[in-house]
Amino acid sequence: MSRTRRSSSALLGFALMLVLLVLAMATPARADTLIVRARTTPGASPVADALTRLELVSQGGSITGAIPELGIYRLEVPTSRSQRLRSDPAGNGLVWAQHDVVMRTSLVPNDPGYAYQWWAGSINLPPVWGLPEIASPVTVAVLDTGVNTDLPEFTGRFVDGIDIVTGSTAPGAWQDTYGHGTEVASVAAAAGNNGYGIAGVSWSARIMPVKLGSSGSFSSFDAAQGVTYAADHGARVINMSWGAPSRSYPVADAVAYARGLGVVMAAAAGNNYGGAVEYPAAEPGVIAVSATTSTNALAAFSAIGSAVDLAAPGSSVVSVAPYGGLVLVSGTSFSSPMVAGVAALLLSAAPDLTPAALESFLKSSALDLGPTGPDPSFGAGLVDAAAALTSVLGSATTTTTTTQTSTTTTTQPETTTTTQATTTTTSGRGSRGETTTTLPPVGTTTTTTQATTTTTQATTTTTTQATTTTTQVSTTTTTTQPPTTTTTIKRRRG
Ligand SMILES: [Ca+2]
Repeated sequence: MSRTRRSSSALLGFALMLVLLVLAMATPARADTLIVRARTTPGASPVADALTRLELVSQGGSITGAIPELGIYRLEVPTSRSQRLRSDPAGNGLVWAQHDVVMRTSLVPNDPGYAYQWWAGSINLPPVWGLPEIASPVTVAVLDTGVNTDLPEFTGRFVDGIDIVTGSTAPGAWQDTYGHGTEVASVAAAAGNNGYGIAGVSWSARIMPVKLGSSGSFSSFDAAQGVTYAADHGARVINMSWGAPSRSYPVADAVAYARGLGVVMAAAAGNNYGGAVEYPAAEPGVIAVSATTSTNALAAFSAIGSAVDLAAPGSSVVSVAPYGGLVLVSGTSFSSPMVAGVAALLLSAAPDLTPAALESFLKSSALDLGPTGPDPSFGAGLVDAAAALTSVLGSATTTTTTTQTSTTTTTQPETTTTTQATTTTTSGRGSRGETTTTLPPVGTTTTTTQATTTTTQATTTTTTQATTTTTQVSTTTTTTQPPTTTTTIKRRRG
């Protein structure tokens, strides 16, 4: 093409652009964003580009973007025309016509345990992480054996920790020396993408460690006091990964009190192999969570029954060990903090949600498993973080107001001795059947090869190695080990 022809083409193109501008200004109300590809690829020719533009806007709408080299244009067109173009692109001179497809960043957290966190995908967490909507922190109370105060997973996020038994609020008082509480807190709220441990459900939640005891069982009085303390100190979410087969009146009253203050509560359904849902999970106002496996089956150890509200992964869940390192844990104890963590995410996005509305969003967005509709194994289904957040954000303009029930006092029959209520202890579902499997050391760089090869080990339930103590786990995670070696990981049920 000669220089003269090229410049005349440019002039013609410019003139056509002016015509287009006038046409665009006369365009009626926009209704739909559509991306189309013209049948004739204009290439870099300004004339062809201008002619294509003219043709596209001649039937209404405007062009808001173009990739002329590919013949691709972004249009704002009335809905009726959008439908016509999409249903019959060829008949409208197009190769294809498509709505905009939202592309999201694919954040793969760099936490060494993440390679084994099948559960994060299972509850659809990755699309949620990093969204600005979930940035404002919500306080989650972890009523358990305390939380390790020194792990990088929780740095700067502890609020109002307490040892309920002694009443001490000194950090040393609610230090976790048992492990269950740290594991539970990690699942709910371990910092993600910090190169350490795992990626918990909520990376920004404030954590209120409410230590009920230093072993796998607690007094129901202490549990009731813990629930009350958490509610009084601003917890929006309470996690209770413990329970008992019989109802505890003090805990029932405390739960009703917290609910009256607008606290969302999640509890482990129980690990009684198909037995009835335990308390406080079965209490009204508490979200009872059963446990699923990596194949979305019900975990064999999970409690079932009509009291089950939701299901979440609870079998071979990788978590952070009490003194650092990774630990494979199983139990409804770890299903519950997943729901608690998702509840915190939803409250971050919509702080005015009532517990009833939040529970409703969780259930209506859950993945229905088992028989269609609610069932005794999975309740409303497997919790889906992204779907729940989407539904909450989608209704953000609608304020849901639910009448808060005032504190319900549990009536204890006169003929019943007080023995039941006062001696009920809640089991922290202490470890049993501990075996070990291997995972890379926490805090060290995990190569892709390493992750790939050991994923199998993480999901294999029968991987055997000599049983190690917690102390040994802690020792082997020091940086004296080369990054490429593996370390032990405890397996326990909680
Ligand atoms: Ca982490």
